[in-house]
Amino acid sequence: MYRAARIVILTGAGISAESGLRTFRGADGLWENHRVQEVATPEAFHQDPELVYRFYNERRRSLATVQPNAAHLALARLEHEWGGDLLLVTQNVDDLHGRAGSRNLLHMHGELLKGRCLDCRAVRAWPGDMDQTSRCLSCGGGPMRPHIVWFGEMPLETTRIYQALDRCDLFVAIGTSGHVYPAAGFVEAVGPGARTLELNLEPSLVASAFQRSLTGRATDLVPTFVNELLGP
Ligand code: BJW
Ligand code: ZN
Repeated sequence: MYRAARIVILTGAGISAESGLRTFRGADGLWENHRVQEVATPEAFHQDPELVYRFYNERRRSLATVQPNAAHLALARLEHEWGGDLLLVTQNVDDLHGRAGSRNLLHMHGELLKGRCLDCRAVRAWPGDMDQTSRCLSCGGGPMRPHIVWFGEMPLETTRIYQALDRCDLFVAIGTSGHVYPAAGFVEAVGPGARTLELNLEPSLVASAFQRSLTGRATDLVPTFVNELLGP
């Protein structure tokens, strides 16, 4: 179906939904009980750090109860068996792509299992709870915050991502609603001649910018797409 040497894949919360992690928007979403501004902005952290620490502590703990699904596993297999370049960019802060075996992976919105020092900005693994007493081991005392990109903050690794988009032959977006920029604009940043494909339970807000948009569950669509790409 596709002949592509360089592939960029963008994933969102929809790829982890069938593992049991809630998406952000819509009924039953993570933000159903929280206003976004209460938990996912630097201002919220400044005003009510306890609430924000608690929100992320709960989500960090929930990672121990979930496993990668068939879609995460298929993307890891694609990376290992694909002859060309493959860059996986995830907006997700869970660790399911890594646990599935993906290695050429960028977490553009940060990672739940990491913390960042507010003084020296060092980023460290942080598997347990975090609160106002949590301290940095790199500079010996700075306060820690979740290593999460909140609204109004700069996403991570954008230079590398835009370079890969410019050079890619195929861009695929999986399970992301197209609400949040800059990720929602990646489809417009691909180089000339690149093919674009969206895989989602329902068309995203930016579906019309893709050459193809397939609707269905990630655990069905992604393994089928990978099988077609890798061939018999
Ligand atoms: C399934 C499925 C199944 C379900 N199978 N699919 C006005 C215009 C344009 C931009 C702005 C604006 N005003 C402000 C901005 C910028 C702002 C922004 O985009 N705001 C919008 C709300 C308008 N963006 C920022 O502030 C970003 N920074 C920035 O822009 O810096 C400047 C800059 C300039 C130029 C270049 C680079 C930078 C930072 C954004 C940070 C986002 N952070 C969050 C929270 C992280 C913390 C946390 O986890 O709590 O990241 S927001 C939240 O949304 C989270 C996600 O990564 C992100 C995207 O959500 P996602 O993944 O799409 O999930 P959902 O729930 O929305 O959708 C799920 C999808 O799955 C749905 O489509 C379902 O159909 C599908 N699905 N089950 C397949 N089984
Ligand atoms: Zn520090």
